[in-house]
Amino acid sequence: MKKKVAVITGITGQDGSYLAKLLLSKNYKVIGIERFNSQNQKWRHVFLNIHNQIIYQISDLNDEIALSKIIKKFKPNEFYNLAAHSFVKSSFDQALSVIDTNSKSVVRILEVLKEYTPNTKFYQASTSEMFGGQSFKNLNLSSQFNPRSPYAYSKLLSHFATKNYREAYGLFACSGILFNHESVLRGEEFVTKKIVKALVNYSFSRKNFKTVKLGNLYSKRDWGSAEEFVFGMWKILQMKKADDYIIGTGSSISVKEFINLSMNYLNLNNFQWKGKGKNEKLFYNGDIIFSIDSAFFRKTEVDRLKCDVKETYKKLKWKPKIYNKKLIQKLINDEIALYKFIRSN
Ligand code: NAP
Ligand code: G4F
Repeated sequence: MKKKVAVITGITGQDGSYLAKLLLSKNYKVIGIERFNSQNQKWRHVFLNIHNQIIYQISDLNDEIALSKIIKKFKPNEFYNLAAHSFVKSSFDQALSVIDTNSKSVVRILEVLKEYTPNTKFYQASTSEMFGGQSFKNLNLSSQFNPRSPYAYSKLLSHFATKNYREAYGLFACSGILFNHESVLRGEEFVTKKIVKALVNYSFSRKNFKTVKLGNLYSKRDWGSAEEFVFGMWKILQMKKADDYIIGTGSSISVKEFINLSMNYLNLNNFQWKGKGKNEKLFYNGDIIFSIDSAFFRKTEVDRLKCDVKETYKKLKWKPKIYNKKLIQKLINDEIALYKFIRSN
C-alpha cells in the first residue's frame, strides 16, 4: 500500500519531534521542514532515534517559492503547521517578527495549499493562550477570546485564517486549540522543564547547584503530556469533517503546586516556603532551591487556564489521560533518563 505523506513544520521542536515519531510508527513518509539555522537542533530526534527516518527539507516559512516546491514535490496528504515563535514571554519584545512567523506564514502556507494541493488536510497549532485570563471559567469552543500577548494575538489571526480557508475555499483546514503540554523535550525556557531539570540535577548532584529563579508562582495551567497530545493532532485530521477542536486535561494547578508535587515525588521532603511576593523562596536542607526574579514576570499574565474536557471528549471521542501527579512522575522519570543518556554519550 502507498505510504501516506505528511509534512511537518517546526519538526525540530517538542511537538514536531513527537508527532514525527507517531506518524513514522503509523508508516507515514514524514517530510520535516526546518529552517536553515536549525541544523544543530536535532538532539530531540537523536534522543527518539528517528533522525534517520525523516526526510528533511530546508525552507524558511517566509519563502513562498521554497514552500511551493516542497508541496509540489511531495503532494502531502497531511500538513501539520507546528512552526512558531512559541515562547509567550519573549513575544512581548518581538511583536512584529512574531506576527511574521505566527500569522503571515500561516496565510502563506494556506495560499500555497489552495493553489497546488487543495486536497491536502491542514492542521494549525492554535493555543489556549488565545483565551487569555478568564479566571473562573472552564474553556471550550464557545468561550470568548481575550489574547494578552503578541504571541496570543498572532495565533488568533492564524486561527481565524484557518477557519476562513475552510469556509471560503473548502480546504480541509483544522485548528487544534491545545492547552499546555509538556515533556522531557520541552525547551528549557518553559517553566515545567526549568523546574524538573533543576530538581533532577539537584537530586543527583548538589555540588554545583545554584538557586533557580522563577516568576509568577500563582498562575495556573492545564498541563498535559506532549506525547499524548500529538495523538490528538493526528486524530483531528482523521475526523470526517474539518473543524476546530480543543484539547486539554481538565486539571489545572499552579506553578507552586507543580513544584510541591515534584519535590514530593523526588522524596525531597520537609521543604519550606518562606517569605512573600518577590521575597518568596523554597528552602530544602539549608539550600535555597527556588527564588523569585521579577525579570520572569509578564507584562500581562494569563492567570488560569482550564479546559472543558467534556467538549474535547464529545468532539474527538478521545481525551488525554496524563495530568497532575501522573504527568509530574512521567516528566521526572524521563528527565532522569535524559540525564543518564547525556552522560553516557
Ligand atoms: P517549540 O518546541 O518551541 O518548537 C517550535 C518550532 O518552530 C521549532 O521547530 C522552531 O525551529 C520552529 N520555528 C520557530 N520560529 C521559526 C521560524 N521563524 N521559521 C521556521 N520555523 C520556526 O514549540 P512546541 O511546544 O513544539 O509547539 C508546537 C506548536 O504548537 C507551536 O506552534 C506552538 O505555538 C503551539 N502550541 C504549543 C503548546 C504547548 O504547550 N507546547 C500549546 C498550544 C500550542 P528551530 O528549532 O529552528 O528554532
Ligand atoms: O511555561 P510557560 O512559559 O508557558 P505558557 O506561557 O503558558 O505558554 C505555553 O503554553 C501555551 C498554551 O497555553 C502555548 F501556546 C505556548 O506556546 C507555550 O507552550 O509559562 C507557564 C506559566 C506562566 O504563567 C508564567 O508566568 O508559568 C509562569 N512562570 C513562572 N515562572 C514562568 C516562570 N514561566 C517561565 N517560562 N519561566 C519562569 O521562570
